[in-house]
This record gives sequence, C-alpha cells and structure tokens, in this order.
Amino acid sequence: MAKVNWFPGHMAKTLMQMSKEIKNIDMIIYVLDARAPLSCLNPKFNELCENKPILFVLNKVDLADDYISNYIKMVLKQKDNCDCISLNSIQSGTSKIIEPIMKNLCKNKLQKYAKKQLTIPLRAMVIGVPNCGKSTLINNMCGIKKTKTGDKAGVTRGKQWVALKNGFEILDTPGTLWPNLENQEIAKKLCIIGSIKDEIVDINELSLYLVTLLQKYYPKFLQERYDIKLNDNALLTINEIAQKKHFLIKGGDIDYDRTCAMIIDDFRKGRFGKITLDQVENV
Ligand SMILES: Nc1nc2c(ncn2[C@@H]2O[C@H](COP(=O)(O)OP(=O)(O)O)[C@@H](O)[C@H]2O)c(=O)[nH]1
Ligand SMILES: [Mg+2]
Repeated sequence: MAKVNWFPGHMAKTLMQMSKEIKNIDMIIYVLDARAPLSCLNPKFNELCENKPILFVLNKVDLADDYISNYIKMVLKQKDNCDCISLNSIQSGTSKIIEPIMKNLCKNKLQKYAKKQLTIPLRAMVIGVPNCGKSTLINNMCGIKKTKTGDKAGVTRGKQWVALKNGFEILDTPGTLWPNLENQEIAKKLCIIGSIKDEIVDINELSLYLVTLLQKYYPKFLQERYDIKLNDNALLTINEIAQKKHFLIKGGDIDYDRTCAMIIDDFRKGRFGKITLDQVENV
C-alpha cells in the first residue's frame, strides 16, 4: 500500500496548542472510536497530560465487538487517575452516565473547593482523533439549551465554555488530536474508521487490508454478508464478492473500485455486525 502521508508538523503544532490548554483544565475526556480504540490513542499525548485525570470514552460501542470493548475498558480503568466507560453518544441520557464519573475523577479538587466554600466550576476538555464522536458527545452532554458562558480570563480568547448541570464546564470546541500515523497498520485502521480522509489513501488497498482482518477475526460476518465461501486469500475473496454482486466491467473483468468502495462503506455503516479492528493481542 502507498504509504499514508505523515505530517509530523501538524501533529507537533496540535500537541503544542493542547499542552497550553491543558494547563487551564481539571480533567480530560479522551474519546476513542471503539472500533479501533488502541489506534486512536496517541502515545505522544500522554506526555502532555500532566497527571490530570482522564476519562476514556469508548465511543460508538454500538458498532464494536463487545468482548474487546470490555477488555480494553478493564485495561484503561486500571491506569492511575483514569476511568473508562463505553458509550453510544447518539443515544440520549449520556450526561447521566458520564457526569458522576467526572465528579468522581475530580473528587479531590471538589473536596478542596468545598472546604473553602468555593464555587469555581471544574473544566473538562474533550479530545480525540477526527470523527471519533467528540462533537456528538459534547452536544449530547450539553443538551439542547446549552448556555454559553463566554470567554473567561486565563483561557485562549475566542474559546467558549459551556456549563453542565453537574458544576463542570466543557470546552465547546473539541481538541482534535492528530492521529499517530507512524505505524502503517494504525494509519490503515484509522482510514477504515473514517478518521483520515479517503483522498490520501488507495481505497482498493484499504479494502484488501480490511478483508484480510475480517477473514482472520470475523470470517462468519464476511461470509454471511456476501454469501461467499471462505478462503485465506483476501484478493480471491474480493473477486468472489464482485462476482456475486455482478460488479464487473466490460469484458467481464472485476470492477475493483466499485467492489472495494462497497466493502469499506459496508464496514463504516456497521453492516457486517459489531467489529473491532484492534484485537486483544494488540493490547
Ligand atoms: N453509531 C454511532 N455513531 C456515532 C457515535 N458518536 C458519533 N457518531 C457519528 O460519528 C460521526 C462523527 O461524529 P462527530 O461528533 O462529528 O466526530 P468528531 O469529528 O470527533 O467531532 C457522525 O456521523 C456521528 O453521528 C456513536 O456512539 N455511535
Ligand atoms: Mg467535531
């Protein structure tokens, strides 16, 4: 596969901006796409966290493999000063689940403020790779009648803080974490889940990689979706899918563009079933 473009400059800039913002906040909500949660983690970001409490949100859990989601949740919960929940951010009632956990993670600070009878709101910043559901989560937490509190001293100008009912404030422009593209497997998984724009990757090679993963970890889903026989060769599988679908071009050749685009689209729409591309062996 053509190497996925790697823009270290962009990432360095994003991380620098975030490191400034992190100084003004009390906790981080780190959103991960549960279909590739480990690939969404940016190891460089850890250095910036300054031991602030982190709530990992395994988002889009409705599309992911429950066994792996539960396993990764258990692993992330064990990290110091961290908690983890799995979530479908589209569903209502998100704030009821998330708010008590935020309070619990910041309980030391809340107790300190309470002792001094201070009513300063705590601040949370939502971060994650593109398309993992940050905006959806923020909108859901804020509800329809979100109250903008406007700029506050000490925070970058133009940033809007939104008050939640639980005494927290949340930054309404989420921090987009530049994904870690040094590892090509990670880069491909991020493309498949739609975090990296399609224009920079070859959709046919991406599809070949996806079929390879599906054959290895979810062969039944693949078989059932397209009513095909199983074999170990991803290219032969793609050929068979194309034949079944009659995705052929003049002369009877396989229309790879159409077939591969369909396979990726079927994955993104969750049509195979609940799938996670990062496996427990990667943890
Ligand atoms: N199935 C499912 N889709 C979700 C979930 N959260 C967000 N999405 C969808 O994922 C896409 C990207 O969400 P968005 O909030 O814009 O992501 P952002 O780029 O991180 O802000 C949108 O189409 C959302 O509707 C979820 O929990 N489940
Ligand atoms: Mg967004």
